[in-house]
Amino acid sequence: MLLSNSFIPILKNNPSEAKIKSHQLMLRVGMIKQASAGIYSWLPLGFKVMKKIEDIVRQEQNKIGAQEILMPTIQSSEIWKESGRYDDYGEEMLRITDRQNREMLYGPTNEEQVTEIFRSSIKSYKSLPQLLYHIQWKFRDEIRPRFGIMRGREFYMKDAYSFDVSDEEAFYSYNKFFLSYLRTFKKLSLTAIPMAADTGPIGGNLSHEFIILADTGESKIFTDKRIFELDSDDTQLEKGSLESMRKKYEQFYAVTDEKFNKEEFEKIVSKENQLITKGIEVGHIFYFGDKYSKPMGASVDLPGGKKDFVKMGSYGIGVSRLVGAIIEAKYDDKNEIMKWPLSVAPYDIALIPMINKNDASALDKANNINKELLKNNIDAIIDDTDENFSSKIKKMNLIGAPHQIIIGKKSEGDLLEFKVTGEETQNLPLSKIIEIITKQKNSI
Ligand code: 5CA
Repeated sequence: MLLSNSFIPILKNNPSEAKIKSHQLMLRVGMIKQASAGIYSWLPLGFKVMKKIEDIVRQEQNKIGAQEILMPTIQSSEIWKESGRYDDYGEEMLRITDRQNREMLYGPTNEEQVTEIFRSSIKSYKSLPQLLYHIQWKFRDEIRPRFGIMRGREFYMKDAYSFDVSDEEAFYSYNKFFLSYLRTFKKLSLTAIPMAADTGPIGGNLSHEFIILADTGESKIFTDKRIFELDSDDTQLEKGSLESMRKKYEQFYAVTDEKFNKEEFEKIVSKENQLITKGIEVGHIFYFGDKYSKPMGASVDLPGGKKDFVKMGSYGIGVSRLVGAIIEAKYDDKNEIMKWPLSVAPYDIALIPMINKNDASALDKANNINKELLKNNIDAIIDDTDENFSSKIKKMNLIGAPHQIIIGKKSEGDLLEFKVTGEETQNLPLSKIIEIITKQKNSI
């Protein structure tokens, strides 16, 4: 892709209204454009990153056997009256009246809608478990939308719902999502820690927030540092393995401020292991039993002929918020260098030809390199503008492709001036560069 043909409206300076680095960078490189308070259009660069995040989220949901559906953004108030949440949800819910004077709403979440779908078709325990998810826009009329897409009013969320015959089976489903979340965030190059959390308007008594550390995060967290050393790499998808994986995490104190108890924290966690800091909530999972299935009459026939209400959980990931969260974790704002993880990078590599007015050879060389890269499924952006060297580098450092080739004096013959963005230059032949990037892509 040629930069001159791209819709990447870059600003010279940080916009003054942006207070945190993700918001600054997203406006600065034209990833988003505000439409109104807390509502944004996604421009090509931002949209590309968000779609890649969405794909990773989707792959990991599919791997645990969850099935994708798509529910509408607009819901009828009827089902919310059935569950009893229509009044409880308060002013965060955007309420709309249609031309027949029917009360509708823009969905802030989908527990009711999915329960309605479930109850109309599933009648027997034999069809359980069911794990359903969708990736859809949500609207919450947040009182203080801020930090760009981090706390938006309209935002993109993956929400999944599990239906099981018993508490035991429901915990099994819960643990599958727990694992899939650890895997998803790892693929995004993030360390997200599961923390015991409050359930708020979703309800229930078992819940974990997945939090990444960031000074600008809105969640205050209290944790035992050792939890950061854990991984879930050897976890299998069967009950016992999942149970011990969750136990492994739960043995360490890790809570958000609603669950914090100073006495308990100081008693359980030794001084040198205590960590009190801030983080960004990128996912949140809930178990709430029959909170919705009971008032909405979602029951199944049991083996002995009896009926019971299904046991449900719900599982959210903030897909649009993750774009900002990755920037918070990866952007070096002092040096103005962004390096996207390759798994979600808008481009795999930036080609930066130093173009002289009377000599197009560097651009020709860039175009030829691009042909080879394309053959190898490597997605490049070429800065074909005639700006000076330092402003080209500045721009590309902000766009954040994780690799760069600078085609100037130091790229002579077969050897090219190659950089892992933000690191030292290496002189390598194109074949080696292709090998390095392909290897990294294959390991995602
Ligand atoms: N129904 C449940 C689980 S599907 C639910 O709605 N959970 S939630 O309220 O915790 O939202 C899930 C995730 O969406 C959060 O972890 C967060 O990452 C993201 N999110 C929530 N509110 C916003 C917002 N205003 N702007 C951006 N992302 C948000």
